[in-house]
Amino acid sequence: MNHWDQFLAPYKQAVEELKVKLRGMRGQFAEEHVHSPIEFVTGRVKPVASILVKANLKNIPLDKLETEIQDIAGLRMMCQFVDDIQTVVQLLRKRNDFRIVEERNYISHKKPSGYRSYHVVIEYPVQTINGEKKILAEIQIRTLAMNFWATIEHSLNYKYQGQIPEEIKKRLQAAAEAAFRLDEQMSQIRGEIQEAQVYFTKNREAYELP
Ligand code: 0O2
Repeated sequence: MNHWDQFLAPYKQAVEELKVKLRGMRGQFAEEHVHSPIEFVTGRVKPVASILVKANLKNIPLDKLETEIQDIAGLRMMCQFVDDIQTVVQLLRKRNDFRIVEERNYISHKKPSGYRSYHVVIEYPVQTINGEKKILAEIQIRTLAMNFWATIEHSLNYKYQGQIPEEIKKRLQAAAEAAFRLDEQMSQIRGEIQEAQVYFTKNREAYELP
């Protein structure tokens, strides 16, 4: 095993375990036939190249990566509605399989780029054959609209290597506001959407093909 594989092994294990645990929360809502505040969950270990770029940008020495880069293990929880985000955060606060070390609310305090999301940094104990190892992981909680915007902006950032032209930046900021208005409008008609979903779930058999 090379040095990076060894370093990343507990992060990989943590992402796999947390994907199962957080998806399990969604499954429990589904079993109870109630609206799930969680739409879907993804997870990834930050690629070595991105770790090195971030360390370089932030002047983080390589022996401080564990404590200074909080998102080497990254999880994302997507929600239908803005209100669901707080419900999910409260569920995370109640868990006792990890400890929350920091919360960053980029929804009430959006980033200058237009980015919105709620970040929860956790300390997660990974059980290894050499004992327990505590690692940091970042859980990003966002609506589908916030995720749509962030995904597009992220790929443009990659394409322009972090130097998005001013004109496109402005259009992205406007698009972020449009996505936020969409979230607000969806919240307003939430009651009606949920009624339709309950109706559809109850009458699913009638819709299914033989
Ligand atoms: P990747 O490729 O997703 O791993 P900083 O990176 O300095 O802004 P910090 O301290 O690392 O901030 O923490 P922060 O901002 O809470 O979390 C950084 C992560 O949030 C990013 O990871 C992105 O996933 C996401 N993020 C933050 N700002 C933006 C933004 O303007 N646009 C998009 N699309 N995502 C954002 P990485 O390492 O940048 O990237």
